[in-house]
Amino acid sequence: MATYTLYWNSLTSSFAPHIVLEEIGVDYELRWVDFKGKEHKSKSFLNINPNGFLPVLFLEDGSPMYESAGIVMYLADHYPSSGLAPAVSDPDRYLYNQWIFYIPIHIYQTYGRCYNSKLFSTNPGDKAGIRDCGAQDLQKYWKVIDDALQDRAWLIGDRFSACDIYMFMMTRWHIPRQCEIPNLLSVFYDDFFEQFPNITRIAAKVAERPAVQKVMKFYPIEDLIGFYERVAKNCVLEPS
Ligand SMILES: N[C@@H](CCC(=O)N[C@@H](CS)C(=O)NCC(=O)O)C(=O)O
Repeated sequence: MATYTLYWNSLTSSFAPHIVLEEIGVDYELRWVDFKGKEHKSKSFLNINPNGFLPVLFLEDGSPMYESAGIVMYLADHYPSSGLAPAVSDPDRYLYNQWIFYIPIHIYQTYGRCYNSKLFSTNPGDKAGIRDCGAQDLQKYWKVIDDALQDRAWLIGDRFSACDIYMFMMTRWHIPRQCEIPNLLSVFYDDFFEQFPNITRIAAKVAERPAVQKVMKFYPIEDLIGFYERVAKNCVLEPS
């Protein structure tokens, strides 16, 4: 039996923990979870993660752990020789902590406001406002990162870390502009990043890594396009 088992689906943030598992070179198994069949809402899955969300990582002792950024931190800290996380005593650790929290809290959550706005209010009339405010906030939150990267090779300075992997995952939630899905918000297209050259530069470097190349095959763009087609049919219009 493998040391770790990652419950995954191509439409989820299992992507970052998946890359980290590859980067550290540990023994792991993948367990695909069927979203269409609503396996993630089944009683047995809810016993594993009561939120009904992916990813979940089964640890060395069989404990199920959820929260993608928490999983990334756990793995990076448990395998210090991978160099994916500065040690707690390292002067760069504060920056590492800053970004590993900032990205899921501000960036990840804000995409949710844009594609799943109904989850953020009990009043259906609020949907458009939540979505449009989310689109504006995405611009603002990504710019904070891009500005911070002005004079840096990587998020925490001159070394690659798990933060770059997590940020890379968020940059991958974009589809080619040529797809032109009617009514889809602009923020979901890849040309969104033309305004963020520093993020684009780092994402390109992360994409070249062999571990990342291997994992990307599990998360094909076609799946994301299909997802955004469904989102757009539910009328995710351009902000007026
Ligand atoms: N904060 C959680 C969020 C997990 C999450 O929202 N996962 C989504 C996919 S990105 C999910 O499983 N959604 C299933 C659903 O909403 O039914 C994490 O980072 O792991």
